[in-house]
Amino acid sequence: MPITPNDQKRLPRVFSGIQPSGHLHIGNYLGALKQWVKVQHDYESFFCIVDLHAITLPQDPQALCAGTREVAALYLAAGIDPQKSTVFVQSHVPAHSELAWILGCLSPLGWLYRMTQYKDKAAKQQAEASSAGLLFYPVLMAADILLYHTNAVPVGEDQRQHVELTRDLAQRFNHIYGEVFTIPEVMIPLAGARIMGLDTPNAKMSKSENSEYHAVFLLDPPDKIRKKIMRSVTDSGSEITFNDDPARAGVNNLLTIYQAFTDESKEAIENRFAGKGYGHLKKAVAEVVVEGLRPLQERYHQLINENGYIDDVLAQGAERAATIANPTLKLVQERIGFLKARGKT
Ligand code: ATP
Ligand code: LTN
Repeated sequence: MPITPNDQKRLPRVFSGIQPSGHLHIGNYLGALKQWVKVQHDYESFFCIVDLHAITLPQDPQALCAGTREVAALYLAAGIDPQKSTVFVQSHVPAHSELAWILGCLSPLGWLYRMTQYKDKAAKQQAEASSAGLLFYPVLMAADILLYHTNAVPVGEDQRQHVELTRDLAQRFNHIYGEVFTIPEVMIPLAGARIMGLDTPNAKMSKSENSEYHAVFLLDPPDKIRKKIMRSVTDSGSEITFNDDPARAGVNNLLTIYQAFTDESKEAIENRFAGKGYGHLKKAVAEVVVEGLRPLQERYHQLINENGYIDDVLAQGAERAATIANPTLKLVQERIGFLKARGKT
């Protein structure tokens, strides 16, 4: 990346985003949001609501619109400070779509077909029916990251491969057209990077899974949270220890949730539950989740009822994001050899 005098003084940058494709769950919180709240003090931070990504699968228009505001309010309720961090909606900054097209022209199809998330999501659709957008998804994600000269990308484990593709694309562009992009690093939390479904402990918790006992949503009332956790799938054993045995994935998941909410060490947690039964474990997990989410839920209800506040934050965020994204896009267009439109600086 060309270094300007201002850049030399700037803090390193993080960029991350969540799709408004449904209600956020504790996997989104522990894998992504919780780390964002911490890193915003040490990094110049960009947190995006990625609506262009959400439409890679069919979305109901009203739910998408309401969900975009809901996700923004949850970012703030979780502790993202809009005075410190830039919070914005992806489609409000057109440079994201424009750079994605350009990077798409540099992406070999083979790289995209290899993405495991694409394979999983496409397999759930009718053969041939999955959209070109679903395949293109990681290219758009690369554009998001690269527009901001991002140094680190805080995400859950499932996104590691997409960040690697981003690095490959950035290197490819820099090699062909000269240094423009910063090569980003992935940043994965030590605990909570992969929370599994409560009813499917061998598959990751996901927003777009329909079954009622799959995920704890961030806005679930306490009784619902307790009910979901009490009903979670475990096994016929009795030992409460962290483990990577697929047959005991349910217990491991409950312990991981406990660890991520309390920040206690694995040893301390295993000692706490030594000799206890699964029922006791479930009750304890339910309480740390209920208490862990309580302040977030209270702030959410205040914020969402403050008329116009969220939209103001998003408008300021998009304006600020564009001041970084637009010059990057302009430089890319110049390097590629696009003729400048007359009258445009
Ligand atoms: P969808 O089901 O619509 O694909 P999702 O629940 O997988 O959604 P995303 O919007 O794709 O959520 O992910 C947002 C962030 O949350 C990413 O950083 C992702 O890594 C993280 N994340 C998603 N699911 C989990 C999970 N089960 N455990 C930990 N982190 C997760
Ligand atoms: N694909 C990501 C969401 C996402 C993202 C990004 C994350 C879109 N653009 C840029 C980090 C950086 C997901 O979590 N499903």
